Amino acid sequence: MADQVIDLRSDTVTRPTAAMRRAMAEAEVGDDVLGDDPTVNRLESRVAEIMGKEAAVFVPSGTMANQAAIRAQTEPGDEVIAHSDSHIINYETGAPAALSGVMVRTASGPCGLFDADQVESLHRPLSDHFPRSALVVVENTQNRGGGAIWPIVQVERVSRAARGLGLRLHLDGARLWNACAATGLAPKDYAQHFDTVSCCFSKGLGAPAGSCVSGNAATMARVHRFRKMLGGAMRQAGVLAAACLHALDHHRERLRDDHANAARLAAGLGAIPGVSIPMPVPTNMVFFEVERRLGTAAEVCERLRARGVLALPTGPQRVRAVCHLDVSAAMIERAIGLVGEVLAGRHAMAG
Ligand code: TLP
Repeated sequence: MADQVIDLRSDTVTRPTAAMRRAMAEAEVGDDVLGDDPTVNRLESRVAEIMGKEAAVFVPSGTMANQAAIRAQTEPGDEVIAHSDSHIINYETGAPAALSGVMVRTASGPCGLFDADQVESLHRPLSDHFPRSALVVVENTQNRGGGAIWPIVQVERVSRAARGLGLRLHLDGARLWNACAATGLAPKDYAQHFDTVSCCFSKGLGAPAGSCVSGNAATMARVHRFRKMLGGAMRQAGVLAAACLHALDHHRERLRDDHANAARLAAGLGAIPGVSIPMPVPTNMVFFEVERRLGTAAEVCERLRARGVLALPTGPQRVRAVCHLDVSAAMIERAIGLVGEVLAGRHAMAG
């Protein structure tokens, strides 16, 4: 359909497929606060097994997954080491400070990645004066880093350094599925290097809501308690868990299609005069920069919206476009053409 909106704002915008909705409608449910929801229990066991961990806890969102994991592994006044481009710092409304009372010490490096040397230099020795370094957070894939994939050897180095210093490690694996689809590695290959791992079903996997935190039984007992405290303990949550189980079974392989679409989108956009691609595109995210003479990122997104293409400005000149389940290869071709038309119009005016 020529007038269909092409929504590239995020991979969170997908709507459940007919088969997913059937799985939701048919889900066996119970009161999960009482531990009685068989579908939630099944999802938690399945995720624990996939991650190679003792247990998992189902939570409504990726934000709650990260924050419950941080809360469970820190004390107020502790310090968390994370990249300055990480989601927990930029997009979780200051929750580490508000909910856990922790400070964040930022690492830096290209595409949201950092290495063992930074863990060593940012870690603070035990002293009555210093905050206590407690936790390192890694994000894989790295959202603001262009959907960057952490090389497994770099994860190993960071983990070894952190553990050597007595720090715990959390993986924000909202899009760990994309990293695995791209590399062929299993989730547990990454997860083994972390004490806790969050993963989302509502991004590339296409479920309407739901994330899990996994780790050892003692830490998951704490996460379970904080889930309740944060208001995330749900009742007949099996209707959601059924969508997540369906996504695990049916939507992991196809992430490679999103990656191919993103590569094509980046190539097409990069060929438009005045557009550049600032970072590699290894998974499903494309960031592109527009020259100032073509307008700001926000203006370009407004003009695109009028033509039926939705994307998000993420900087003065930077736009994010994300490929997902509801975007076909044909829609990507149309989007490239429409961006070209919108910018060519402006180009002519600017010239
Ligand atoms: N990211 C969203 C926005 O919040 C930016 C998006 O559209 O990409 N970790 C990572 C790496 C994420 O990208 C997100 C969502 C989350 C955690 C939080 O997940 P939710 O939105 O379920 O709380």
